[in-house]
Amino acid sequence: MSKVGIIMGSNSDLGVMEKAMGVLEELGVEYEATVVSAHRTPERLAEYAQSAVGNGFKVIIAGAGGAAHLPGMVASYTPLPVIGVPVKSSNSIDGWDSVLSILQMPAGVPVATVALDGGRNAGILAAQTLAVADSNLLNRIAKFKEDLKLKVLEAASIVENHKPK
Ligand code: RP5
Repeated sequence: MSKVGIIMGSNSDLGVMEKAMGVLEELGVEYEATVVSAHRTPERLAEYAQSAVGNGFKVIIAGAGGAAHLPGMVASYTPLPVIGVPVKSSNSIDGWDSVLSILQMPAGVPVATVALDGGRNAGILAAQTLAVADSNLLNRIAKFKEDLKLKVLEAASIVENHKPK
């Protein structure tokens, strides 16, 4: 089965990144998660990214906060698609530093950047990437989106039938 690699700059990013894990479990997608710090373990970053294809990963989700160089540096080392999750971390000024560090990559080295603290969308996007070559997974994602629609229709019905107190 195709595998998603999930890395984060610190275990303090786990609250955001576990949302990616959660939705991958819901969708029945295999993943492996660990901590890789761009600035504090640069050799580990290079080793992780350079061996990612050989280790069976098909897409990588990388989350970090502040001067968030992890997703971009991983993307520089691997041909795999990289999804970046900006984290509003303790060392982030207001989240914009994390967003812009991950978003503003030079032409030729893209990182698919999701919203600030957008771990769940990163997981969904990773699953959608794998689903291109997996029709069963594509069907599960279609069902997932159908459920989203049903929830909104349910919310609409609650609002439409609401009587103010
Ligand atoms: C970043 O610095 C990490 O990704 C984390 O978001 C932030 C703070 O790290 P810790 O000081 O909590 O280890 O590199």
